Amino acid sequence: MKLFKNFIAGAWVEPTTGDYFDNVNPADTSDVIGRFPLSSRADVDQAVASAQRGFERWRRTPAPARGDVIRKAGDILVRRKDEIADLMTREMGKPLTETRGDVQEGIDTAYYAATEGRRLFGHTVPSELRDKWAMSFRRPIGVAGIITPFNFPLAIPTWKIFPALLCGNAVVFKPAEDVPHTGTVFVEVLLEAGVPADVIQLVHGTGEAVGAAIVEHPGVSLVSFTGSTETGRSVGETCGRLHKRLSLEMGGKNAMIVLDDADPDLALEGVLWGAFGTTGQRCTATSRLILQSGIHDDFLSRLVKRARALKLGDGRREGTDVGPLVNEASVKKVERYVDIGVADGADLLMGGRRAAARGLEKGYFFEPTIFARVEQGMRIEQEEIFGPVLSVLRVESPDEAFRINNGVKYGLSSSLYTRDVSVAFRALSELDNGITYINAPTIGAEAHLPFGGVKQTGNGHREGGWEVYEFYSETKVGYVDFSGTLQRAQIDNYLGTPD
Ligand code: UN1
Repeated sequence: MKLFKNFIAGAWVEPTTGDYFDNVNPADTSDVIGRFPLSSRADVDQAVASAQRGFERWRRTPAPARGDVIRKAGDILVRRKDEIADLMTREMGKPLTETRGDVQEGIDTAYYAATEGRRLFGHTVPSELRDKWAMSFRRPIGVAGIITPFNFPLAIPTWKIFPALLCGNAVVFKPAEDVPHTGTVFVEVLLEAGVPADVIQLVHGTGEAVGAAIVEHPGVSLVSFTGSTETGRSVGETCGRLHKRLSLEMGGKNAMIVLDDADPDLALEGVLWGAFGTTGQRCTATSRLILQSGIHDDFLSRLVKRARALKLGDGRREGTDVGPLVNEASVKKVERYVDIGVADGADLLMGGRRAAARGLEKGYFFEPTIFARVEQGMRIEQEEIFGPVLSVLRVESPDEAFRINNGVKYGLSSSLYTRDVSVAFRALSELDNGITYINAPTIGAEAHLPFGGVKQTGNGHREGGWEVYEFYSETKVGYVDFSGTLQRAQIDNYLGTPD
C-alpha cells in the first residue's frame, strides 16, 4: 500500500502523529488508492514556521518572475492533464470529461495568473500639493491558509493558490480528505515549476484537526475556505476574533427558471447537465427547477424520460454520465433528504435510493432523483443537499419565479431560459445571486471572471478574474514630496489663491 506524506519545510515528511487514513475509490471501495497522513496541530506549526521563512524571500521576488513560475505550472498541467484527470476520477468519482475540465480550469487559472504578474495595477493620481506624487500599489500579506473541498479537487485549489502565490504570499494547503492524491500531485507540480520549497506547504488530515489548526494559527494572516456554510460560519467566527482576512465560498440552492417561451430542447439539456453533472455535488448545481405552468407538464415528463436514461457508473469508463457520490456520509445525507421530501408531501417521480444495478454495488452510487410538486419553504427547496436531487416547482409568472429564486438563504448562481430579451435583462438585475446565466444552466463559470455568491453563500469576496488579486494583496499608498518644504495637506494649498 502506497504511503503518502505531507510536504513541510522543504521535504516530504510523515505526520508527527504516525497516523494515516485510507483514500478509497468511491466507484469501488475495494480499490484503495493509498494511505494519507492524519496530521495534527504540531505538523501545522512546522508548516507555518517554514512558510513564514518562505514568505520573507518570495515577497521580494518580482511579481513578473513569480508569474513565470506559475506559467510553468500551467505548462506542466497541460502535459499531465489526462493523467491527473484519471487519478482525480479515481479518488472522487466524476467522469473523465469532467475531471479533464477540472484540470483545464486549473490551466486557465495559471495562465491568467501568470500575466497578472505584469499588471497588479495600482493607481497614480495627482496630489493636491505641488511637487508631490501620490500613488497606490499592492503588497503581499503573509502566510495564506488554503482549505479546499473535494468536488473540484484541482480547479478550486488553483483558484486560491495561484493568485496567493502570484501576489507574493506563502501557502499552507489542506485539501479535502476525499481528494488528498490530487492535492499531492498539485504540490508536486508547483515544486517542479519552481515554487521555492518553503513557499508551499501541504498538510493532510481532517478539518477538525488540521483545518482548525490552520485557521487558529497566529502566523496565518489570511484564510480562504470553500465548503459548507456551517463550517464557514465557524471559520468566520475564528477569523473575526483573530482579525484575519478571510474569503468564504459556501453553499448554494441554485434555481433554473424555464419560462413558457423558452427553447425546451435547450433547457432540457441544460437541466440534465446542471442537476446531475458531478452527481449534483457542485456549489453551483441546479437543485431547483422552476417551470412556468404552460410548459410544466410536458417539460417534466420529457425530463424524467431523459434522466432515466442517464448512465450511472465508474467515471473512468467510457459512456458514463453520472459517477458515484463521494463517500458513505454523502449517501446517508442524500437519503435523509429524500425521506424529508417525501414526508413533507413532495412527489418523488424517480430515483430516491442507492443504485442497485450490477457493477454498482461496490460504490456510492445514487439514482438521479426528481421531486415534483415541491412547494416554496419545503426543506428540499431551501437546504443544500449536495447530491443528484432536483426539486421542481410550478409558477404562473416570471415575477413569481424570481421571488422563489430569491427566497432562500443562499445566493450563488441562477439560470433563466427565455427568448424575451427584456425579461432576461430584468433577471440579471433582479435575481439575488453572484452569477446569473441566461439560456445556460447554473454551472459553467469561467476562470477569468469573478466567482462567488451573495447572502450566506459568501462573505463578499470573489474568486477568479481580476477581483481575487485584491483579496490576496493589501493596498499600500505612497506619497513622495520633492518640493523641499513642509507642505501641509488640506491647509497650505488653501492659504492663498492658486497661481
Ligand atoms: C463549484 O460549483 O463548486 O461553474 C465550482 C462551474 C465550475 C466551478 C464550480 N467552473 O461549474
